[in-house]
Amino acid sequence: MKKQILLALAAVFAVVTVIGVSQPPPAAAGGTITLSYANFPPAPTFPCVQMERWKKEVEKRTKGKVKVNTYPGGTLLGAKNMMDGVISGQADIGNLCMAYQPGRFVITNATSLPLGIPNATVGSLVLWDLYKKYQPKSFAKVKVLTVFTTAPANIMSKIPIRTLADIKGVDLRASGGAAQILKAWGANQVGMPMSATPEALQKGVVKGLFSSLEVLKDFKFAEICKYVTLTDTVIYPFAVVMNMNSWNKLPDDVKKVFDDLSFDQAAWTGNYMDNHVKEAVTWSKDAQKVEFIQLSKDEKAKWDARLAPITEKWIQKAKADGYPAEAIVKDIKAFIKKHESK
Ligand code: 3IO
Repeated sequence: MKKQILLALAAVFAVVTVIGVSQPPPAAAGGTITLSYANFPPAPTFPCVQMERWKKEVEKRTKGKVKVNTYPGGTLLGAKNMMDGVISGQADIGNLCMAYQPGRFVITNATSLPLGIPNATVGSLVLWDLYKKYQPKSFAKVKVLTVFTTAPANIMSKIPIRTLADIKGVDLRASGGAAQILKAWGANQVGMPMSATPEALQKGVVKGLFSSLEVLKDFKFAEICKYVTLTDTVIYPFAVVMNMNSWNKLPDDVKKVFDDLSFDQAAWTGNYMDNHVKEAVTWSKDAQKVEFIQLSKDEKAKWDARLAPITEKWIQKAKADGYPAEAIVKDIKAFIKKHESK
């Protein structure tokens, strides 16, 4: 009798165990984890190209366990509500340009001070190092999946700008750190996200813009801006962020895939941007007859002199707001040296 009871208990135990084991883990209901990824500019532009590359890598590295649905062109979240939209869970993942909310991302936006970031590859790795070192509070509510920057900004305009006298009072579009630079040169700086710029140029609200040159091709700005003034000044910093609940729900092996991709994705995007700028410049010269204006040595010295006070002013303000401002600038300079030498 006793033996029969024991056998019955063992049978029940076995059945429960089998059922228990056959249950999928909660995050992988149905076998796949589906994530939404929002982006603000149109699909052919570099923030969306890097998004598609990340999606492909993730789907490959997780062997199809994770599926990423991408939403370019502001179809899920726009340029200015990207961060809050991801925090509130309207999208699992979002790509944002930090320059559109300069006061919100003080530490990481310091990369758009005129400190001499030479290209997008170095810029992206500098931004990653800075993020890792300072772990800014502004990102406490999200998981940062990667960061990257544009190539240095240049002036694209409908009128030729060869001197500081030429730029004085001209309506030019820029955001964040780049906006401060335009103001210092005497332009009438107009702030708006890149996604609003094609219409502003078309309608004549602005006579040009200050950004990285791949937009000449990707937004077809070369068709309307026939002049480029080469300044190679500052970059725009970006971050890809994930909703914290969505992140916490992921199984450990998927979290590892995402973490392993962070640095790689920053380097890939920087490299893509640098090569794509070259292509866009060639196309603009050959197919669009855009004139590229090189400032003379004397003129360049005047433009640079206008920028000299910007970093010091930023340090004073950021220090007053409680940031270790001098250390941040020192670190950015050191990170530039480190990545430039590679
Ligand atoms: C940018 C933003 C969206 C799509 C392509 C882009 N190329 C450079 C930027 C930088 C930027 O955000 C800006 O506003 O100039």
